[in-house]
Amino acid sequence: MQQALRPATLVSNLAEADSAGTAEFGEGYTLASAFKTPASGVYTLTGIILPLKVVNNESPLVVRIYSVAGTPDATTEANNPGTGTLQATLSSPAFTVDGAHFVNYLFTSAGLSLQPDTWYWIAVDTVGNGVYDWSYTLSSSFSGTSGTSVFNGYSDDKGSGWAIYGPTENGSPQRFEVQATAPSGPTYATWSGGLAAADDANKDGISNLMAYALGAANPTEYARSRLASFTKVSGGYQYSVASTTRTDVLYEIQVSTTLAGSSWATGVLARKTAGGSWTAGDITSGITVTPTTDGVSVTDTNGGTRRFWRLSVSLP
Ligand SMILES: [Ca+2]
Repeated sequence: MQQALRPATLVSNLAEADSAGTAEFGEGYTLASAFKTPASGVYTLTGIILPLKVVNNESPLVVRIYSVAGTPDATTEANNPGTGTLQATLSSPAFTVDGAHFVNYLFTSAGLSLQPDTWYWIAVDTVGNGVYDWSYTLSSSFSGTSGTSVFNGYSDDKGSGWAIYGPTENGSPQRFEVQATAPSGPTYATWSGGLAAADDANKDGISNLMAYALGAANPTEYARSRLASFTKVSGGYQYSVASTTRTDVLYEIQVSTTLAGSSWATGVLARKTAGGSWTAGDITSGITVTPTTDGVSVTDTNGGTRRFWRLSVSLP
């Protein structure tokens, strides 16, 4: 089930005043700013706005997006852009030389999926004789969906070594705006109106979170028809779930031979992280994971001994 996408400003400090200082750079120098995505939902990056003075446009300014494994550390320089994974190179606009005024330039994305609760660096450099001045501000205020978790960084050796600093440490973040479309559909919080995940508001035997995860329209829907199906197929058995489209839910299809509570965690046959796609789990021999239009089918051809299957859902 897809719903209309909503445009969103993920994070921005364009409303803050320019410092009236100069952050001019060219070949050999990389400036970067980091932002963190919201805890749930997968946003789709559409573009990033940078206020620039184009002193010389002989080579284009290039904006690259890196993800890093954890929170940047301004003391140890951990999780700087050089340790990251390149996610996208944005399309640069046409530049007009004007060394006197900042102009908001929009660098567009082909639709990078921004994973939840993840730090991304916006790393900006040029190769050639171009010279650019990227506006910064003396304010540490940011607006937008993801709040104020922002780091800045620079490298004067093309990214081999980095110095990074937090928003309150230096107090002069670069100015930028990250534009993205919000995830389609509700979050569990908006869908449930605050009902506890483990409760069963309509007493149909299906917890509120499970009903949500399976695509129920609201907590009062009688959701039994949405439960997984289990059928015998050629060579084995197939476990299918019709709707697994919630982008803030971790789905796992698990197997156990004993039903013991601790046994399920080691029996993951298929997994879908929040906002991600269905992938193989920890047991792969004899198991085929087949994504369907809105859900998944998992086929087990191992046969033989007694096995129990279940769907596990949680809010990571
Ligand atoms: Ca229920």
